[in-house]
Amino acid sequence: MPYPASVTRLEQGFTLEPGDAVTSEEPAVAAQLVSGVRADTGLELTTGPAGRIRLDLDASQAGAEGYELTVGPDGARISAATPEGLFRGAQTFRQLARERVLPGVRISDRPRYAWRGAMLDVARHFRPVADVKRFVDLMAAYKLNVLHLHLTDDQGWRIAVPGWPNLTTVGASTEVGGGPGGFYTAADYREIVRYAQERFVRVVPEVDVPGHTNAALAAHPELTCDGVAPEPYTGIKVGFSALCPGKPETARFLADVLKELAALTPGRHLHIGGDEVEKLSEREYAQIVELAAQAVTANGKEVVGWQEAGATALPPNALVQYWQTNGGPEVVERAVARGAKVIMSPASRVYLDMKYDDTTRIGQTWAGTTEVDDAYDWDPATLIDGIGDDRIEGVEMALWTETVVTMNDVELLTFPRLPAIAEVAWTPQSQRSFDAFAARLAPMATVWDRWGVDYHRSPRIAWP
Ligand code: TNX
Repeated sequence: MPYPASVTRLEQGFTLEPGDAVTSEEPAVAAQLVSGVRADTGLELTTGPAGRIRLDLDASQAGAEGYELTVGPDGARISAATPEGLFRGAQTFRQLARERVLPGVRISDRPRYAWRGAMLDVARHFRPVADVKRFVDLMAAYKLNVLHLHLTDDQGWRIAVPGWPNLTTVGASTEVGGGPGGFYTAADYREIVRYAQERFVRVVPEVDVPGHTNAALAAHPELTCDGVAPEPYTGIKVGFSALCPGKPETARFLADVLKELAALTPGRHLHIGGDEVEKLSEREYAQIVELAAQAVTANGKEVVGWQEAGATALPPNALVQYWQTNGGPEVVERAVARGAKVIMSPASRVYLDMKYDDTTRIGQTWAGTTEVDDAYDWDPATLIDGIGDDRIEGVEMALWTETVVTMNDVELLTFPRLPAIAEVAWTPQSQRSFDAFAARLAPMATVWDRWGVDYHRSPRIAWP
């Protein structure tokens, strides 16, 4: 899971034994396979020469993330054109290894979409580096490859920026409900990037402008039009804050913030937010979004924005993130007509902060309740008329954290919807059905128990 593009049963497999070696010219990927199998089953494999499990680079394999996995009587072989492909294949091997008796099989696999993301809102409630790493591990096990960090919002600013000291001394000191907040130093952020990179997950940082900026305005009142700092905000309303249009400080702020994010981020994309602004005219809104987009481009990066930003003059290679189920398509269609591609994040399917049902102890319901079959049973290519796979960059789930206080809360809302949405993003539509998915999902609970991951025991699944 996610189900591969092609699976062929073979006559005979083999039984894994403790001490079986993983042999590879990519020792880091081999070591990760060993620790993955240990985490899933307790079984101790080793790395070394002439093992029964081989990970081989093979330039003839298709695509950066594609791989082939063959299990026969003599052992298992994963081949891929890149270390990334080997890593994706290793996740499939981990799932087969759950039974110890590996079935004979030939799997030929590659992702449907290049962008398979999860957004974590560390602004409404801060998460320390260790929690973010755990989240990356959970993502990587299901072949997700983009961690979108929502770093700033009304309730907190979570990243240090040189020249703007109050962003962390003041802006980071709040969160929803009045807790202590927190922020990442450059070293913290780099550590997250490094850890994610090792797992072939790239980090896309988001600084949300021009709205969702109360924490920044409270910290640096020169960014407001009247120069007066607003009160810190720890509630959960949206839409009430905005940077001051036309002020030179606003331009300097955007330039400094995006320069720092670009310097810290090896990946191509920076997310500039752009959602839910009620306090600016269309022209004022566009002016600030376009300034932010120019700062992204000036630093050699590419722009991602929430769908509303699609109404502005974004660069032609921009990505717009569709989130609304109502009223959203038009602005996305306009951006696509000018060259943008789309990340599909329909709230009623992939907002992990929506409750599963009325009894879920945390979460919101403004986009409805979202059981695991709702998260699974949709096709990104039929969501918006005229926007098919050639204009879709990928799929991203989003965990907003207004009601999410602990890592346990994160896990409860994320599982089992994460694997469901990972399959939407990876598996060809023709290979997907909820019933087949549900049958493969149920036994995963055993592994989640081993990982110590909390999950929603959905009544739609026949759990063991
Ligand atoms: C909408 S979706 C938001 C967030 C909230 C979320 C809560 C989007 C781009 N903005 O500010 O946290 O709803 O579900």
